[in-house]
Amino acid sequence: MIRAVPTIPYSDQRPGTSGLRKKVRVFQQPNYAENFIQSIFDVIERERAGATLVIGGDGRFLNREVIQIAIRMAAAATFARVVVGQGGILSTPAASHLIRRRGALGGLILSASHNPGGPDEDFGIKYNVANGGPAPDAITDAIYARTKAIDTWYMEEAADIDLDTIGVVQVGGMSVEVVDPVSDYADLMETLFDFDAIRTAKLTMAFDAMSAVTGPYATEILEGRLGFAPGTVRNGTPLPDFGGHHPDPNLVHARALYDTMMGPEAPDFGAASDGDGDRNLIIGRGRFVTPSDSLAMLAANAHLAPGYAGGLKGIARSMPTSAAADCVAAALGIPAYETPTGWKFFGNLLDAGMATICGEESAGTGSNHVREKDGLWAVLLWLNILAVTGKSVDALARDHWARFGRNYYARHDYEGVDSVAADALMCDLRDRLQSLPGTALGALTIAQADDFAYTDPTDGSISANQGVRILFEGGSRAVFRLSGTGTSGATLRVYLERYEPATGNLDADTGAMLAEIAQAADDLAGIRRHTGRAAPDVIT
Ligand code: VG1
Ligand code: CO
Repeated sequence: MIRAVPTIPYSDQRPGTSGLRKKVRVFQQPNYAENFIQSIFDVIERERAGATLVIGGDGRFLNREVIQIAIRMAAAATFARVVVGQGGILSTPAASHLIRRRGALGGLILSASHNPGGPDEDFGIKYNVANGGPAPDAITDAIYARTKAIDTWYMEEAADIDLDTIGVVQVGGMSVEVVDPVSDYADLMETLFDFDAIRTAKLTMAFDAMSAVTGPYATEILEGRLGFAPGTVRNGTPLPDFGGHHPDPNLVHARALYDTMMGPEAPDFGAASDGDGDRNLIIGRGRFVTPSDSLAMLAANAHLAPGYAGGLKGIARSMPTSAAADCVAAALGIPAYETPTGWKFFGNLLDAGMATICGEESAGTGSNHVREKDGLWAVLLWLNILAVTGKSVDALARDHWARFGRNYYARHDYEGVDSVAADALMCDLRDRLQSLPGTALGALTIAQADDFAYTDPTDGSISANQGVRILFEGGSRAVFRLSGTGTSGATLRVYLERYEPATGNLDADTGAMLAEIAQAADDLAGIRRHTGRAAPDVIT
C-alpha cells in the first residue's frame, strides 16, 4: 500500500558543494528529509521505474533512520531494487563503485563528510547519478526547484527492514539487497595496485580512520589483505558522533597522527581519511605532504601501479588547488584541466576519457576507477609507489621538487563568520577586480584578477562565480571563496600559493614562505575589517 503524505516546502534545501548539509535538528523537522528525497525522485521520475538505487551512508547519527525512510520511499517510487550496505554503511567511493557495478540509476549517499556528527551536529544527503558521480549542477538545480514546490511525498506502508543481515527482502514490489559494504570495493583496489609488492616491501604504517566510515575498509584491506600489523588501523570503528571529533583529516583534527609521524617512533607511512572515506591525509616519517603536492606526486608516479601502467590521459585539479599537478602534466605531455571546487566537475572529464587522475587541495584525490574522490585509493597508490621505488616519502618529495620546483601552499579558513559580513567581503572584492591589475601590495604586484568561471569542455555548460583569483607577478596567487559545505554562518577560505623553481629554496618553512602573500591577501580583502577576525581558525 502506498501512502501519499501532504507536505509544504522548506525554503532552505539548496544543495551545496556536495549535497544538502544541515544540522541534524534541521533534518529532524517533520517531512524535512522526506521532502528532499521526494524532490530527487520527482526529478528522475521518468527513469526510475524498474531501476536500481544504491543507498548507504557514513554511519553518522540519523543514518539508519533516514535509510529506512528512503527505502520505503524508493518502493513507492517504483524502483525495482535497492542495494544498501550492511548496517547502512557505504563509504562514498564504495557507493560510487556499487552504482557503476550494478548499473544503478543512481544512489543516495547519506553523509556530511568531514563535518562533525551527533544530535547537535551535521547530517547530509547527496544524490549521485548513473556514472557513480555527484549529480551535476543541472540536476541539483532541478532538485532545489522541486523542493520549493513540493506538496506530497510517497511511501510504501512497510516496517523497517533488518539492515544488519546480508540478504534480500521485499518492501512492497521492490527488493532490497543488503550487501557487504567492503568486499566489492576491496576487490576493485586489488585490480589497480600491486598488493604483492606492497606486502613484500614490509613497510610500517599508521592509519587513522577517525572513528568514521573508512575503518572497516582499511582494516580489511590494510591489515587483512596487505598484512600490515594488527593495530595499524586506529579509531577503526565507525561511531555515530565520530567520538566527538571532527572527522576531517588535516593537521588540526588529525593532530595525533601528525605527532606520531613527527616523533622518534614514527612508522614509514601515516594516513587518515574523513567521515565518508573520500579524503586522505598523507604524512611520511617526518614529512607532511600537502594534498596539492600529493596529487602531483601521485600523477608523476602513477605508472608504477598496474592500474595506471598505460599512462595518464590527463590531470584535472580544482581551481584553488596548487599548480604543482600542472607541472607534471606539462612534463608528461598531457592536458591539465582546472575546474571549480567540488568533485561533480570532474565527472564529465573522466567519462570522456580526457582525465585519469583528479584532485583537490582539500585532501581529495581520485581517478577514473570511480566518480568520487577516494581516500584509501590515494593511500594504496602511495604505498604502491613507495614499495616499487624503495624511497621514503621524504625522499620522494625532495626528488619531486628538485625536478619540478615546489608550490608552497596553505589554506586559511575563517569559520562561522557572519554571512552578511562574508558576502560583503566577497562583493567588495568582486567590485574592484577590474581596477586591481598593476596594484602593488608590499613587494607583490597584482598581474591579473578575476572571478573564476568554468566552461565544461564536454558539454559547454558554464559555471560562473567560482572564486576570486588574485594572480601576482611571478606566479604567486591568492584565492578567495566561501565554503558550500558549512552548516552555520559562512566559512571564508583563503588559498595561498607561491611557486619556487627547482633552483630555488625547496626546504623552507611554508608559513614563512607564504607570509607576504597572506599579508597582501588580508590588506586586499580587508579580512579583519569585514569579519573582525585577526587570524584564521584553521590552517591546512
Ligand atoms: C569542501 C572542499 C571541496 C570538497 C568539498 C566536499 O567544499 O573545499 O574541495 O570537494 O568540501 O568534500 P567547500 O565548498 O566547503 O569549500 V567532502 O569530503 O566534505 O564531501
Ligand atoms: Co568527504
